[in-house]
Amino acid sequence: MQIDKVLIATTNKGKLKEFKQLLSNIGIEVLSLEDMKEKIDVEENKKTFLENAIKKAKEYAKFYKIPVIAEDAGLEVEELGRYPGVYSARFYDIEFGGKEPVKDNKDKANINKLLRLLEGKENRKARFVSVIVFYNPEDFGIWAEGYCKGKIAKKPVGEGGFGYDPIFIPEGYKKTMAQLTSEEKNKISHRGKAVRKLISILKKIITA
Ligand code: ITT
Repeated sequence: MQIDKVLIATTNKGKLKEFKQLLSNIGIEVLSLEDMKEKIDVEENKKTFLENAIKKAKEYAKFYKIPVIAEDAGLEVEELGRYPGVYSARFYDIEFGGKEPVKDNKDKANINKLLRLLEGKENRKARFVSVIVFYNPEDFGIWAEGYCKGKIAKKPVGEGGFGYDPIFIPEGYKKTMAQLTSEEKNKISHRGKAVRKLISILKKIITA
């Protein structure tokens, strides 16, 4: 079977940049939501990363009638019972741990809230999770997941990446994810791992 193009259905510019890098060598045209004339809103209201990713992939694929890759990702912090988890994008705005005012932007408010909740805590273990779903509206869907273990820094450092990267120190490193180059991040990141698994499955399907 043949797949000529795929739509990366994300509204997050940081994620889109990484997906484009990770999918640059697979010989399939990669489109983003900016290439689509009509816009739709897909609500993320499920309890797990997988359910949210499936919902996004299916709704976009059915609307645009092309194959889609969608992701639900987030940060799980051991001390907080795996919060922010599926609420990572809007952690600042949920009741858990008290709401955090947005001064500069949402990413910074999320980081401030997390650092506040971990103040004085010994256990700062955390992991990033990525669940990605490829959905072909005509035939089938497949999914893959990736994890990146690490710990939460005491304060934000670094300008690269996005989201929680300035406070996430990957296992085996002495710097934050935001201090890595994009190549370094892609090699070890939850998203990099999930995308590489998905590509290996897709290659088998495409050549079958
Ligand atoms: P889409 O749903 O449109 O893809 P989103 O930003 O809402 O965009 P998610 O629901 O998957 O995406 O939320 C993921 C949040 O988790 C994201 O906003 C970041 O705050 C955080 N996150 C995910 N991957 C990350 C990464 O690689 N580095 C830092 N933070 C990340």
